[in-house]
Amino acid sequence: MATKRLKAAGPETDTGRPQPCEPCDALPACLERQLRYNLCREESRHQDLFHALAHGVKEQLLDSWRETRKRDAAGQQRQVAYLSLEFLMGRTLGNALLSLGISDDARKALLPYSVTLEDLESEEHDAGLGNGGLGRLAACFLDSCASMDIAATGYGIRYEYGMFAQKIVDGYQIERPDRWLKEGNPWEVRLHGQAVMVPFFGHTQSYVDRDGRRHMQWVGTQDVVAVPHDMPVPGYRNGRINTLRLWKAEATDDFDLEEFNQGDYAEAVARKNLAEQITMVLYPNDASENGKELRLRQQYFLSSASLQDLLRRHCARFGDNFADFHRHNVIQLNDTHPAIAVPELMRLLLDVYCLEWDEAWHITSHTMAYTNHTLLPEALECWSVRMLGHMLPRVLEIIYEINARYLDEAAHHWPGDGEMLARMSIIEEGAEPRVRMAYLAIVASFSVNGVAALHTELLRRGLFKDFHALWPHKFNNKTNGVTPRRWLMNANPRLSALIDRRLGSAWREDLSRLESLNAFTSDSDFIHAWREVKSVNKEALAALVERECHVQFDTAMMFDVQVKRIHEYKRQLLNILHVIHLYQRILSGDTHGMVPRCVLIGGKAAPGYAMAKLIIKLAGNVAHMVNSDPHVTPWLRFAFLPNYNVSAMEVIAPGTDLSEQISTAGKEASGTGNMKFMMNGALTIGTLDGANIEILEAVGPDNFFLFGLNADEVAALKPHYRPDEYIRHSVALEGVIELIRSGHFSLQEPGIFDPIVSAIESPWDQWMTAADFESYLSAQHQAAALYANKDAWTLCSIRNTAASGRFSSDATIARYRDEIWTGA
Ligand code: T68
Repeated sequence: MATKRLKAAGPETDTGRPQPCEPCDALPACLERQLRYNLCREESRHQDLFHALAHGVKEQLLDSWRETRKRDAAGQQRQVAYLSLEFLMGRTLGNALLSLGISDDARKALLPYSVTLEDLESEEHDAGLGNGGLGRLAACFLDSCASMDIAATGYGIRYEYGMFAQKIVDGYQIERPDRWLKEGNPWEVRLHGQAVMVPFFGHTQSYVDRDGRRHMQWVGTQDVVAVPHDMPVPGYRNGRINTLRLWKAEATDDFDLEEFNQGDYAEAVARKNLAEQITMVLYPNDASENGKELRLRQQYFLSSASLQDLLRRHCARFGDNFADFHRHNVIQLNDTHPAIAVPELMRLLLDVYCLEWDEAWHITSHTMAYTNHTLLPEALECWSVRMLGHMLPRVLEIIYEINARYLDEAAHHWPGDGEMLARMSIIEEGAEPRVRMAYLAIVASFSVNGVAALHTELLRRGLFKDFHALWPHKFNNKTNGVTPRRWLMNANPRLSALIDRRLGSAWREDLSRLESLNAFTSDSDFIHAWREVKSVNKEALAALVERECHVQFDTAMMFDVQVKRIHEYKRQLLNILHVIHLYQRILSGDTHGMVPRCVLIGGKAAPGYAMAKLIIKLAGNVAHMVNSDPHVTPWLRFAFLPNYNVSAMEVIAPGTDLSEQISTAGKEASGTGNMKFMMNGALTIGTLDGANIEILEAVGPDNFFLFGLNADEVAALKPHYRPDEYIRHSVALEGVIELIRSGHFSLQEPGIFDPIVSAIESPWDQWMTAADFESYLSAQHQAAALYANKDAWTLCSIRNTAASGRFSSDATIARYRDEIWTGA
């Protein structure tokens, strides 16, 4: 049998770790002991001090962590396994101190070392194990589950290299490897005793058991060891410590003896690398399917290891009785990336635990729940049947069987409609047949959810409409949210303290209480204090921009910010066109109705995405022209921030006045940056897309700058789109395009921006930049007018924070718990 179970679980931590500290008055002694005995240094760099403090804080967690595990292992709660190829955790220290309520203890413990807590916090490498919104959502959800006392485990991959570090050289993006583990990861606990084996390749064969039952087995496999590395996920002051279990791939030690004896020892050892490649690097594509074999290996590796872990835990408690597995467990699939878990759970139940098909299917289809994060067709995953058959032959057989049985059910619904069945088949036929992973996930899941109201509606009406007709009860919406611990309390301590002074601290446990801030909108002291906080936060953001971009931002000016992955649908280009328009107006002496602004754009482009990279280059070149003209800089400054990541956002969101959420309607599933900005009192300029719609509804149209076509209008316009007409009718847009075409921003490299001009002018421009330009301009004009009235702007800022409670991920997770996870 290929799926060997390794020895029973070993001790729960590394051997040789120091004894846990006493409760927190022992933190100073603990710190000293860590430095002296664990890191063996007396004279310490900040990095050593950070490690000592982090180890000390982890010690504080260990007892509660063990108790949480024990309690859950015996408890009645249905346990959640959140399967995700990405967890964009960022830093851990500040969040852990906040959750444990020991930030002040840590500050005191650091006094003898003449270093501040903030100094040490900035020493921590971001755990950048994700691309963008999807990975960060997983991290926010883990935080909320722990804080809401939900027994949830995150299962992911311990990538050796996370999201690449972005350098900008001559305006161009250069990718550099992110060796986030190079100084060690103080938070992780390696648990070799709980390793499992994941099989690849080989072939299948049938056999008959002693009772005459026919079974399949997968033999001749090449196995890879999956070793868990656990990270603690502390709940907010409630004693619960959940686990993020990250799998690392290692080679087995059983070298092929024959090969060894034939003198191919080196070859055999070299094969280790092949196994270990699986968890080497995160794929940096946020919105395109790439079909690479290594990516499929990652997906299967995560899925199989995590399921074996769940089944082992189940057996430890209930023996081989799986009848109630789905009552004790729910598996939430974070997009289709781990959807190969569907046939893998079937395989384990059928081939390893010898269940019959119907029972195995009942369990699987009552355990799996699927979250979709995109409507973009290019992001929908399909795996070549050929590749699957070679790499995972038994898994492919099971996919075919699932498909055959499901198509029988569909045929009852649509008798004789062969076309419909071909359209809905999990297998896409053709010269190179492929498995449609989203269909596989829908067929096997009891719940399918989108991530904002509009997105879910578009799934029901569009992408998945046939499935919705067949199983309407499966479809539900769960609008995203963000954790207020990281994004308000930790990132914005000044605003949090001000809110505490007015509301007390109850809002920290229930973010909907922020609504009470509306009672203070005629209190001039409060308004003044609110503006002061924003101003200090803007100083911190200006310092970041100065350090990273060498551009001076003036806190008296409006801070207008767009940070997110660079993608045409997110329309950073529209933002840049607006900057160029302001630049032209300033040069022509027309500053009527303008307010001085500092525009910031940041984000990474997928390494193979040429147009996104060209947009970065355009931003840099425009910034150079803007910032080097002393006639312009009193009115306008512009910077592109390199290497945007979670830690940067913790400085950016609190210091932003205007949040740019300007995607083409119908393309952004939800967005979550929009929520972080709103929570920190930024006003949004945005389209009717994703969760913007719900933000607008929550805060009201007077506190939001709305513009552009809606999703239905975009869809209706698509076949007749004539950008030339929009350009002809907009003096502003015509002027901007002419300036780019004239080479004004590309004197050194003539013609480099031609593809951008062509894209805007093309009738096939799906992102319809030209169509929304004038409407965007007038929304920007309104924003400027409001900003000129400081008190009016500040009131809107307060109202945005006040209305942000419904975008706490606690509210989102409460709905996952009540509407998806409870039941079965
Ligand atoms: C994002 N998706 C959505 N994908 O774009 C965003 N994709 O609207 C939404 O708010 C967020 O998910 C959370 O729901 C992504 O971030 C990816 O990162 C990704 C990664 C690999 C492959 C495909």
